[in-house]
Amino acid sequence: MAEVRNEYGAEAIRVLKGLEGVRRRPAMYIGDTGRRGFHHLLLEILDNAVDEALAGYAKNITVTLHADDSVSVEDDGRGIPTDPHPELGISGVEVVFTVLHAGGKFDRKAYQVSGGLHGVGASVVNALSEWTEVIVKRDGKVWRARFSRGEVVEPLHVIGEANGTGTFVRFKPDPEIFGHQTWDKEFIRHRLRELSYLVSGVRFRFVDEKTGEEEVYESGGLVDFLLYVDEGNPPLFSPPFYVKKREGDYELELALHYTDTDDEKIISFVNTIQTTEGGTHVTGLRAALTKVVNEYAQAHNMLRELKGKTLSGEDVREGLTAIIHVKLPEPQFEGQTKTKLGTAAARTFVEGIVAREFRRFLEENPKAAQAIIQKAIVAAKSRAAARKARELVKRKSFLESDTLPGKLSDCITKNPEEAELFIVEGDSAGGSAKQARDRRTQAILPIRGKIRNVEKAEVVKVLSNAEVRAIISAIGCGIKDECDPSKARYKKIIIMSDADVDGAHIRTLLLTLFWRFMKPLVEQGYIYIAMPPLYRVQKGKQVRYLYSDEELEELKREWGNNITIQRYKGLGEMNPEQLWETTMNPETRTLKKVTVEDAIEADHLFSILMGKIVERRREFIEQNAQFVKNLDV
Ligand code: 28F
Repeated sequence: MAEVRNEYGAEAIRVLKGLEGVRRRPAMYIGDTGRRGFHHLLLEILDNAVDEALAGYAKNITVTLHADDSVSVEDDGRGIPTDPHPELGISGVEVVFTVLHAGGKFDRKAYQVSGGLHGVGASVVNALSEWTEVIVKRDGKVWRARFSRGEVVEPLHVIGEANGTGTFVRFKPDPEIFGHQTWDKEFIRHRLRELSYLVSGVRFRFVDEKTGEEEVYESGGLVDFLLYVDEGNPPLFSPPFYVKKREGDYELELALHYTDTDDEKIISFVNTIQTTEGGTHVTGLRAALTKVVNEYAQAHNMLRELKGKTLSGEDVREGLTAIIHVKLPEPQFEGQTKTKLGTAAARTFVEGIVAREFRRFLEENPKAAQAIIQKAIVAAKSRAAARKARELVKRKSFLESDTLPGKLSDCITKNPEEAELFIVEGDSAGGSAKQARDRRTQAILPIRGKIRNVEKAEVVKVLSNAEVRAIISAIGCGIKDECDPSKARYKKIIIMSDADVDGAHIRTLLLTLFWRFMKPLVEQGYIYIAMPPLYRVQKGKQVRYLYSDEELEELKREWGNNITIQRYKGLGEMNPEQLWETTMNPETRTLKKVTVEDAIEADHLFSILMGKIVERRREFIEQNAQFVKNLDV
């Protein structure tokens, strides 16, 4: 007597009911229903295509923005199975799109790549989309299924013959859940570029059907990523140290080199998700580097001048840029934004491989070893000197000075929750911002934005010391390891600069300063960019302020002829009332919250703008000048 399967039927029905729960509390599944949650839907579908690439079947992945504001992702993998699922009795396609957490539970052999919130899967995208269309090419046929808000509206059926295989998913996020949001093309480009580095050998294409723009991202892997991040900063040795190793279920890919700067950059990923808060894989990497560099230096008798002292982890990591990507099943995430890897085994896994392989690298590349250790020794000596200077002078360092910078026009409230700091470029704009502001809650700090040529891309040198001191002491939350956002005097720190090349420069500079000296402020969403209007358009008595060229085109069509258009070159052209109304009034302004991605992109731009390779800088500005004025960093 065949075993009765109805318990699976009940199980499937129970789980199918789960999708209504998704619509009732969407934030539980995608974090929020704002811009991040909206884009998370795309990241989920994209991660399923990436899974198929990681499994070794997909080689091309295309993301398309359609004219109706829907988005599609296509891969040329095996195609989602169309035959009835052995346990659930419905097709693999309907399992993936209607069973909650299907991907995780019915795990494919490859790593289940988890979208930022750990792979909630395609079924959540279906539940939160006005409509979803799935087209599968498999077994020589083209199959199609359509869904709406989690429900099947067109069951899976054959619609034609196919050559090749693959999966195509197109969906429109539900305005009932997300309101009317637009796709952030820079954010999508950033993710596709990042994926092209993390999943080498796969070609990622981005198409905007409205404008016809099309970009392709493809790379040779983490070494290309490293060279991209440090574009403009020549490395101390080349080629970089690179290792890719698999041990059981764990896989490590690591590329690192050193540049002639003094900051440490370790960019880390787990299953293609960036771990901005680091974790056990980063701990393992750091431990191995410190151990191996000290062992090599001792063995070659290079530490005499440190009088028996060893090199600290900080000394060894000065000037380091490393990109580490570990893949493991069921990673445990911790931390404020769930982007810190907690899996303990990952530490010993990484430490073991890096110790073995980096030791061999130093032995086989004595010049590189020499450069790394000399740099670490200089760092150790300058740190000792700085410590002595601090102890000697016992003067309040500019971080502890309790006097606020003279140029700060502070706000009246002392409650950080309602206080805002506007960092304004130039004294004239600073002046009108002081007149325009709500002095109860809004503080103004004018700074000069000129970037001076410096021999090394160090933000503190680029922004004159006084500027940096003013910003750091005005915010009051400390820097580097002492940075504690709960001590910040303002809940919003708003960069307000002109919409021209200089404004973009100062914006890049400030974002780099925050990213390198006050990273937790960026990670916890304290930093914003003010969006001053680009145009003031008048027709008779009517006045409109516009923030993009698209809005101008639209208004030109709506208002037809005899209109006057003023293009704002700088904040200083607006009188205080206009500046208040268009850019500072919390009721009417638009602020862009700076994300970690923005900061990393700014850091990259900074290393080009300030990098040693001058022609690269000229080339960059020529290429990007027309964008830089609207650079939305
Ligand atoms: C545009 C988004 O979703 N690609 C996908 C596959 C391939 C398989 C698969 C997906 C049924 C329920 C296990 C094919 N052949 N791109 C995508 N490609 N899902 S999603 O299987 C899902 C099974 O869960 C696949 C053999 N094994 C797996």
